[in-house]
Amino acid sequence: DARADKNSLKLDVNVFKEKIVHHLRCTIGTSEKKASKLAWWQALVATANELIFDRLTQTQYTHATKDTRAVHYLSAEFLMGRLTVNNLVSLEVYNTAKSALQELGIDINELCEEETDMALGNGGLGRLAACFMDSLATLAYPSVGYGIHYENGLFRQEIREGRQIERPDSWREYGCPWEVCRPESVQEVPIGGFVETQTAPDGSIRKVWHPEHMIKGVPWDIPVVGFRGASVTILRLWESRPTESFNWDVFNAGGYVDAQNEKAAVETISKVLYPNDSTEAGKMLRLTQQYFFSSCSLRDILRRYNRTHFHDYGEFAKKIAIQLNDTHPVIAIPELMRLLVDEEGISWDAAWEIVTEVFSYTNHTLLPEALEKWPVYIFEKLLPRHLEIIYEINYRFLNEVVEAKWSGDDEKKRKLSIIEEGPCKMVRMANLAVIASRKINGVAEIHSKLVRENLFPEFSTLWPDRFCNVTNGVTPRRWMLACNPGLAELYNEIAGKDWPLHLDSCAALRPYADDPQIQKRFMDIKFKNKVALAAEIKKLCGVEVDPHAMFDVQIKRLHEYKRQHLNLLYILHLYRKLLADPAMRIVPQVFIFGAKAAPAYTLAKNIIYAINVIGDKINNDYRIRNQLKVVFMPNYRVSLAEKIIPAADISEQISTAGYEASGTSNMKFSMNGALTLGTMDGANIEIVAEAGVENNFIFGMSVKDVQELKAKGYNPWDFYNSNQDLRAVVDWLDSDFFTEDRQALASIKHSLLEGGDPYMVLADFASYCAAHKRAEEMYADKARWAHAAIMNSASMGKFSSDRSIEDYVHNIWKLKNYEIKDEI
Ligand code: 26M
Repeated sequence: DARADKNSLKLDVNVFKEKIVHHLRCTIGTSEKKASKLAWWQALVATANELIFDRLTQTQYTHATKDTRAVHYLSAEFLMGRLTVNNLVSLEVYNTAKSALQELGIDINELCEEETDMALGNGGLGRLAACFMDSLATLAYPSVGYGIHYENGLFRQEIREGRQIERPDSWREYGCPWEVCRPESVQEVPIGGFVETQTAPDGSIRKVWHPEHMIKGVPWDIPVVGFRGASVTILRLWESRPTESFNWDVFNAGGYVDAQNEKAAVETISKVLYPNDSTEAGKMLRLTQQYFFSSCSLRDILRRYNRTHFHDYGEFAKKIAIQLNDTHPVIAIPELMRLLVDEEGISWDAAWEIVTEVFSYTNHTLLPEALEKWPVYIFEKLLPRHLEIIYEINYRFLNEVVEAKWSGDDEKKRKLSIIEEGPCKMVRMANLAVIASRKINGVAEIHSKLVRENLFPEFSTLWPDRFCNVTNGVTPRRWMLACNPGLAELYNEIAGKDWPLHLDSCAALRPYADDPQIQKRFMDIKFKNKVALAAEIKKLCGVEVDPHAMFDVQIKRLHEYKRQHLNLLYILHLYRKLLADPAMRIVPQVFIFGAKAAPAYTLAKNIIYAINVIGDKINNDYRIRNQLKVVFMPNYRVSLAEKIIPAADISEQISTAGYEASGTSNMKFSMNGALTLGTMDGANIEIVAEAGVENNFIFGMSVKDVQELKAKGYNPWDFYNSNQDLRAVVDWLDSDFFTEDRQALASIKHSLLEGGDPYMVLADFASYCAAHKRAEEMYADKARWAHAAIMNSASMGKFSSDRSIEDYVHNIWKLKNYEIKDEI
C-alpha cells in the first residue's frame, strides 16, 4: 500500500497489536470477543493518540521555549471530516495498523467507516480552514485554529420522495475520542446589559460596561497531525456553558427550575451550526455565536501572551497574527480594542496601533446578499460597549482618513462608513474588517481583482498595499494520498515518496502522458475507483451504473450561481435527443450529483427535487438502453467526497463567471485525473493555465462578457426564443412528464424567464452543450483522454494548500517555522 510507513515511530505490527488490545481492554473496557466495530475503532484511536499527544507536547515545548510568533486562525467553521486515516497516514503507522488489525481478524476500512464526519462547516470556506490546519501542522508553523464546538454540525440530509429532509447531526453523541477538554483554559465572556459613563474629578470620562450575563467558554482541543509528524498543532473549539454565578438571583428566589431554563438558553449558543452559506439571516443568536468564540479566543491569546510578557503589550504585534476567515469573526476587532482599552488600561491610539498590526481579513464572496450586516438595535442589546467602540473607530476613520483624501465628499463618507444609514441602521462588518486590517485578501487571482475593483474600489484607492491575493489550495495528504492509494502508488514510483510534501514533483509524470503503458496504468486506477463508486451508488441510490460510462460529477452546495440547473438542462437535452431518435448511440454517461440546500432556500430545494425525479424517470426508461443515468447521492459530505472524487472523469465547475470566488473541489478533481468542464471563473482560470486549456473543456461567458451583457440589459427570453433545443427543455420543466408536482419543476422555468435568470443560465446553454459534446468526443478517444487526465493530475503542484500557507506566511503572517525535536 502506498500509504507507506517509516520506522521512525518504532512500532512494529506486534507492538501495535498489543497496544490496540490493551486499549480495547483497559481504555474502552471490553474484550476481543465481544467488542463492537465502534469499540475497535475507539481502541485504534486511543493507540494513535499515544503518539499524537507525545508529539503535541514536544511541539508546544518548542514553541514555548522559543517564544515564537504564531498565527491564530479564527473561523466560525472547520469542516474536518474524518480524522482516522489521515492521522494514521501522517504518523506513518497506517500499514502497521492495517496489518495489526488484519491479524486480529479486522478490516481497517470497515473500522474507519465507523467514524462520524466532523461536519462543523457548510462547504468551501470551512473545508479550506481544515486544509489550512493540515498544512500549518505539516509545515510546522506555530499556529492555533479557533472555532465553535457545535453540538450539531451541518444537518444530515435524507431524501424522501425526491425531496431534501434535514435531520440533526449529533456527531459526538457517544463521545469523540480525538478531542480533549481543557478545563484549565476556561474563559468567561460578558454579554448584554448597559454602559455607564463615569466622570472623574479631573473631568476625564470612563466607560463602564455592566453586562447582564456571563457565559462560560469551555475549550475542546483537537490535535492536528502534520505529515510525518512534522508537528502537532491544535484546533481549539469553544463550547458555551452557564457560569456558576449565572443565575444566583433566580436560584435564591426559589426559582430552581427557572434557573435551569436560563442555563438552557446559554447552552443554545454552541448548539447548532447555521446551515446558510450565503444569505445573512441577521439572527441574534448568530451574532452571539460570533462574539462568543471571538472573545474566548482573544482572551486565550492574551492569557498565553501575558504568561511571558506580564501585561506589557509592546511586543504583542510582534508575537501575534490573527487571520479573520471572512467577516464571521470580525467582532474580534472591537473586542480586542475593548479588552486593551477598557480592561488593560491602554490608550486608544496605542490599542488601535496594535489592532491594525495584528488583524488580516480574507474575503470569500462577492455576493452582495452574503456580506454581513447587523442591525444597530441588535448590537445595542447584546454588545452596547462594542457599538460605542465601532462608532469611535468610524468617526476617526471618516473624519481623519476619508476627510484627508476626499475633503467634503459626503457621498464617499456614506459609502465607506461602517454604519449604513436608513430606516434600519446597520453595521457593515466588511467595512470594519477592511478599516482595521493590515492585509485583505481574495482567494483566487480573478476574485482578488474583483475584490479590489468592484467590492472595495475606494478602499483600494486609499490603501492599495493592503490588498493582495492568496489563491486557495487543498491538502494532497487527504485529497490524493489518503483517498486515492492507487494513484499515490504511481506517484511514489514516478516522483518519489515526497510528492505529498512537494506537489510540484508530480510533474515528473507529465513526460509519460503519451506513454501507452503509463496511460493504461493511470486509467486502470481510475477504473478501479469507478467500480468502487458504482458499488456505493448501488448501495445508496439503488441505481446500477456501468463503470465504463463517463462519470460526470457536480458536488457542491446547491446554489443558483453554481448552476446545477444548467447541468440539468443539458441532461434533459440529451434525454430528449435519445427519445427523438431511438437508434442514436451516445457515449454512455452517468451524471452524479451531491448537494445540500439551505433549509429556507426554496428554489434550491426544488432543483434537488428536479434532479431526483428527472433522474428517476431517465434511469427507468428502457428506451434509452442505459446510455444515460442520473444519480443524486444523499448527504454529501467530506467522507463521501473522498469516495466520489477519485472516480470522476468530468468535474463540473460551471458557475456564472465572476461569482465563484475560487472553488476548491475543482483542484481536488484535477489532482485525481478528472477533466474540468468549466467557466473562466475563480481558480478554474489558474487550473487550466497549469494543466492546459486543451486538456479541459472551457465554455461560456467570461467575467467581461457577463459585465457587458448586464450593462446592455440581459433578457433571457432572447435566448429562449432563438434556440429551439433550449426552449424545448425549459418548457419540459412545465409539464407533467416527470412528476405530479408540476409546480416544483415549473418554478425553475419561472426563475429562468419571468425571474430574469439572474445567473444567465440561458445565455450559457448553447456553449455548455458544445463543450459537453467535445468532452464526449474526447472520451471516445481513449489515448487522448488519458493524456489529458494525466496532464491534469501531474500539473496541480500550485494547488497544494502548503503553497497557499507559504503565501500567507510570506505576504501576511511573517512567521518562522521550527523543527520539532524530541526534547522532553
Ligand atoms: C453567513 C451568515 C450566517 C450563517 C452562515 C453564513 C455563511 C457561512 C459560510 C456564509 C458563507 C459561508 O461560506 C461561504 C463559502 O464557503 N465560500 C466559498 O469559500 C471557498 C473557500 O475560499 C471558495 O473556494 C468558494 O468559491 C466560496 O464560495
